[in-house]
Amino acid sequence: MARKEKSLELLLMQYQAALKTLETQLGILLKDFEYRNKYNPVEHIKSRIKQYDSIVRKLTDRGYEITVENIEKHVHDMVGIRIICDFLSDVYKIVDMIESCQQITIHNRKDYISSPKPSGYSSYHLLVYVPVYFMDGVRMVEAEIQIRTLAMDFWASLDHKISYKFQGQVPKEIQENMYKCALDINDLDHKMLILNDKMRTFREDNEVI
Ligand code: 0O2
Repeated sequence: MARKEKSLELLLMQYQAALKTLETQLGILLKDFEYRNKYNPVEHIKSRIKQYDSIVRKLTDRGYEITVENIEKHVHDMVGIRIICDFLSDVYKIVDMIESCQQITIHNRKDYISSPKPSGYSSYHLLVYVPVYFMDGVRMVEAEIQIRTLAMDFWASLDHKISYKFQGQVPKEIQENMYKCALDINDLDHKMLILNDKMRTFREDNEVI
């Protein structure tokens, strides 16, 4: 028993260390991006270590026992970072930026922007490994990076409260309306991108030298 508790503690320490490593590395990449492109594409970043009750729910829903081994093997988002961008095109620029980083190894990706979930959920997910250096050597620790626009984040955050976490069948009418809201959000994202591109061209053409 004491051994198990210690290994959960060790696992959590690894996740905390991976979160710090990833936050630092992403901070460096974003500064570099801003320097090269002369603008900052990120509205804000959120990060967290998954809460114990969410871990239990995820493993139980998938029929796994609550063990340290199962957490490590089946919960891929113990370390979660969410990068919220201004515009749709920024999401893919951030993905390119992360792909270019040798310290971050991408091992799975889900583009729920080009293929949204049936709920309407849109976001770009990367499952990555980051190296964490301990006294006895280096360990590759898994983390999930979600990249989405402000508008997608607005929808997902409210959906999280309205229906996503509900432990039962959500009424069809609510599902359909949430889906319609997701379409509206998608439409707004495209409109804002066009307005931004037009304004940039206008600014370039009318710059006072
Ligand atoms: P929480 O509380 O947000 O952390 P995996 O997690 O990779 O083992 P899965 O389900 O294939 O399994 O992962 P996927 O599809 O990449 O999505 C996982 C996360 O995306 C969820 O984590 C949510 O954060 C988010 N997500 C997915 N679908 C929806 C949706 O319909 N609505 C909202 N609001 N968020 C969604 P968790 O652990 O389920 O929840």
